[in-house]
Amino acid sequence: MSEETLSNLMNEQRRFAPPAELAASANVTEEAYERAASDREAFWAEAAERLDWGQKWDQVLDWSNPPFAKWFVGGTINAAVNCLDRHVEAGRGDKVALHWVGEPEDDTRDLTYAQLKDEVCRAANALTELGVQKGDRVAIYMPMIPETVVAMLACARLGAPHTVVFGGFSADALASRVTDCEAKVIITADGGYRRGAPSALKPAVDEAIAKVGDLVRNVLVVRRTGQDVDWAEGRDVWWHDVVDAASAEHEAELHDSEHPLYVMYTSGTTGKPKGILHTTGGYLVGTSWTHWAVFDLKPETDVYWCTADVGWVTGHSYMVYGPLANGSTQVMYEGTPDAPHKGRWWEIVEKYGVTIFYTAPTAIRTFMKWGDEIPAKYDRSSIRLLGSVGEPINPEAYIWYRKNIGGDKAPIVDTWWQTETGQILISPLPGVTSGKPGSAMTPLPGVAADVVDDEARPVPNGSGGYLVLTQPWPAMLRTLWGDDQRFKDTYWSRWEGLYFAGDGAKKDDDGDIWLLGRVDDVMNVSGHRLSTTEIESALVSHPMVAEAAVVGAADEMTGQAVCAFVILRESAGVQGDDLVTELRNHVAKEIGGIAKPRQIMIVPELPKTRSGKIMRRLLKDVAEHREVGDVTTLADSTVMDLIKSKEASAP
Ligand code: 6R9
Repeated sequence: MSEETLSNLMNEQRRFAPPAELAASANVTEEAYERAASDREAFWAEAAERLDWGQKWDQVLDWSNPPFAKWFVGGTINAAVNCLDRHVEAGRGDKVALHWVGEPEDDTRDLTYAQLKDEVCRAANALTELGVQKGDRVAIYMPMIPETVVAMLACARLGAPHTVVFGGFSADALASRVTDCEAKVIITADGGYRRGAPSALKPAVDEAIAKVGDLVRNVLVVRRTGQDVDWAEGRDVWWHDVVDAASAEHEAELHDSEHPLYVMYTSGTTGKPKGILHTTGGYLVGTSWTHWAVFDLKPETDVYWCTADVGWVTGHSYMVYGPLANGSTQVMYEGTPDAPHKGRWWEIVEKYGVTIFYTAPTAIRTFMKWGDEIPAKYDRSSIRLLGSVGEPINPEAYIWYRKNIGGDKAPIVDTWWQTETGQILISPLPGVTSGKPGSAMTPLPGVAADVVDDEARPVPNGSGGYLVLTQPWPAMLRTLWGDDQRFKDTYWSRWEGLYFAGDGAKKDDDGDIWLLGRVDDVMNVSGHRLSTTEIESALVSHPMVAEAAVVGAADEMTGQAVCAFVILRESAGVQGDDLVTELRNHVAKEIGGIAKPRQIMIVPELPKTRSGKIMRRLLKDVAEHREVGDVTTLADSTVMDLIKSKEASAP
């Protein structure tokens, strides 16, 4: 977002006060801010009381060895027991946990808390039979089906950290993640349904295992689509053979509060993805409290739907752990929003009477493009609260969302957080905050955030800088898997004692926070983080490519779009559109479809500084069709003219 757009944004005068009825019965009120500010640890300890613990903690926070935090030290807890058993034991076993909706129409399943618990116990027993022990890592590469949630919770029950790899990622991406965390077992499916057709998953697992050698002992395969799969006898096991046959009795061990719960890989500024490590107690406290507070969840009456894929952190925190720990009834949908028609989501909202709906700005912009008349065909009157996550929501999209989905009455919570933060940190509270379209507003109670300048000084209202977190919070990442040094360097080295989020931000005249996007070389495409370096490496791995530079250019639909500038090897000769198509597909194969560049320009040179750093800022100007900025630090300032003349002659 440019400075100019920003000042336009910040002139935004519209305010949306909480609906009186919601405010009157809100889970969290104004006083929480003061209470939390006066004693942060006592505040989070109270939030922790919402969960079932074995041994109670003797210390809320151990911050004696920063940046390595320990929360609820000495406490023991089991995440799966908190998500399932305790609801069943409290007599809520017949309550629906998941209204699962498959992509093929009429392919639905409702699972109650009691059924989900039994499934998880069976899966935990089956995994134990396969030799999975506490501490072992299990990779999960699945479509959006109930077994995915079951698999995650079975791992959590055993204390075997899971690493969920988004089903849209390639075999290579899966292989690198499996290798990095040394997963012994992969749980997958034959395939899933996407855009009206079965899409295979198992072949990518086979290909990934061929790359990683004999690290992976077993592959547990759910039959979802019924498509043919290659089978490695002795290694591959059908879910329905071993899980269905297993006992539904399983005694859960209580794990240390700091026992690893999962590793989630996310793009960094270098090519190698970072394995974000989340542990059990603090993570569950942070996600369950924020889910209850930010969405004002009333578990008896609400039907909650988070549209995120479980392969992303939002699916972990706000589809699995937070909502289930709170005993929510929720919708889980397998497919794409346009299958088989563009009203599918709203049809689901109408059918299940969804009351709380949480999605990403990129989806909202897509629906805006498709037209107001599509949601208008369905009854959306059940909706009382809307959420947004993944990137800044532009005021236009905010207003459209509120009007066309929220019936001009449902408040919107614009929630800022990251894979690393585990839980929402900056967001309105729906019963307290008067929302401003485009602003994530203020840190939640118990959260300390600020916007600082280069010298770590808090900026005054009306100014911009870098978003930092100044105090630890319960669901914070504990380290990067196997790489404490990179953890320190990436997040804690810029300024002493401050967590650097990598986002630019501005405080408006009221001190409310506006997020401005990443300040590093990480792109945000449709709410998914992609690293420029990772895509560049993929391009350069193609035999015809000599060098590549990738930038994220503003895109109306996806927030940012991948734009690549590529120098060909001399041996490539003159190549046209076919090569561009081939390179786009190559990136999809190396990383996944989401990383496929929108545009690839074949250029004779790249703009570089004397020290050899590519000046992506200038390429971004080209990609966004702007006047090219200052070229004085370029080693060869004529390079930009060459690139621009290429662009002018492009079709
Ligand atoms: C949850 C999630 C994190 C990055 C983050 C920021 C951007 C997320 C946002 C937002 C503005 C919001 N981001 N929510 N920017 N307003 N409400 O998205 O995690 O995939 O790790 O991405 O996404 O740039 O740093 P993750």
